[in-house]
Amino acid sequence: MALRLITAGESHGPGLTCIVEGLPAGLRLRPEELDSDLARRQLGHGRGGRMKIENDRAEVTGGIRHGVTLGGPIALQVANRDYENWRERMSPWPVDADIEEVHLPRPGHADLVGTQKYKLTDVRDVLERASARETAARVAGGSLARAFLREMGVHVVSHVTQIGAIHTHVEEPLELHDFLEVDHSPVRCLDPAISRAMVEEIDALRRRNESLGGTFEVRAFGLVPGLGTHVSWEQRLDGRLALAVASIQAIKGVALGEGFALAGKPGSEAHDEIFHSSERGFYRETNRAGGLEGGMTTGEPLIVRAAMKPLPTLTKPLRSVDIATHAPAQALRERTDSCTVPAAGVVGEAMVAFVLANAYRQKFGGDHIDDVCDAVTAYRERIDWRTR
Ligand code: EPS
Repeated sequence: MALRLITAGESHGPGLTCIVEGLPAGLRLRPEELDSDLARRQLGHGRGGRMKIENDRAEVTGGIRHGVTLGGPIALQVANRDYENWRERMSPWPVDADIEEVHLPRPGHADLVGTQKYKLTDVRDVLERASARETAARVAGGSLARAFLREMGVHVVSHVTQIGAIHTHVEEPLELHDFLEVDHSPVRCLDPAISRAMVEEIDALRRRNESLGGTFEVRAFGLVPGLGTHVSWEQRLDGRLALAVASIQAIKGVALGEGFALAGKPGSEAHDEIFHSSERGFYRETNRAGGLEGGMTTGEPLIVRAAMKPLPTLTKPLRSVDIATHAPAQALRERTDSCTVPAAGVVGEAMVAFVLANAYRQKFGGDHIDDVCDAVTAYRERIDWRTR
């Protein structure tokens, strides 16, 4: 049993589609829970004009009846409202009008290599699919994974830890309740003073026609130990998480637990010692490994960190070359966002939720959600894993 997530659609085309295959029957869903993640992804200081146009909603076109999954593939559609302004340029079928091609690839985007690889003359044929608009479809699908995980007692959250030069200091351990208010921050940062500094940083760089990157963390609480496996490289959960998060547009680094910082520590300060008590069973007092050992969850909170580069569509364009004439030129200038790190955190949650839901599906199987819950309960009893 494996979970699959497929997206289709272009940024300014008619809409985005997400198909999720492999969820059990009997999972109860509410429309608000799909739409609330979509709305959270649209927020964040530093967004551009496009987010004033879109109002993302997931329309279910398959796999759910009367709010309950049927066990088959689930299809979700997210309309692009902006398509109204792009009808001729993005029509799936030929149009009478002359459509001007885009010939100015942006450094840092898929534009140049995409045209080479796919034998295209119009950069728009690449950028429309490469656009991070696609993450709306991932988030729609991720909210199904999140609903499934809720039944497993698992909650996936995120927060922003850096924007441009402004960092926040994370006081460990963070608990689930620490994240209750995170969406109230305009940059989804847990520290109000640092949030304000991040907002100022975005504004200052935007005035200089710059874009900004940053870092965020995704954490998952309530996991059982033993998701993933040490026995096969491609089934290791650390590798799967890294793939899923690194696949988000503009993500250039992924760390698990303390990640790169562990490289400089002596071994005695890099690991999480093991304890046991009759009340708690096995437990740790630190979580430097971020809840992963040997490619498997340990049952401690999962911590995945990601670094996002500054967005490559700049209002102060970089040097490029016209792909038709080969003459030096300035890269394409398009309306864009100046910072999407807060939104990327929500996308990170969706990708991590998907990987974790997949791991539960693979480990516990089951055609109905009750079968899955029974299998998880039996496993928890076998390994004597206490509710945390
Ligand atoms: C994006 C460019 C902008 C972003 C877009 C991603 O779109 P536009 O070119 O229409 O202004 O707003 O992100 C979204 C539309 C979204 O929903 O996140 C890009 O080039 O990747």
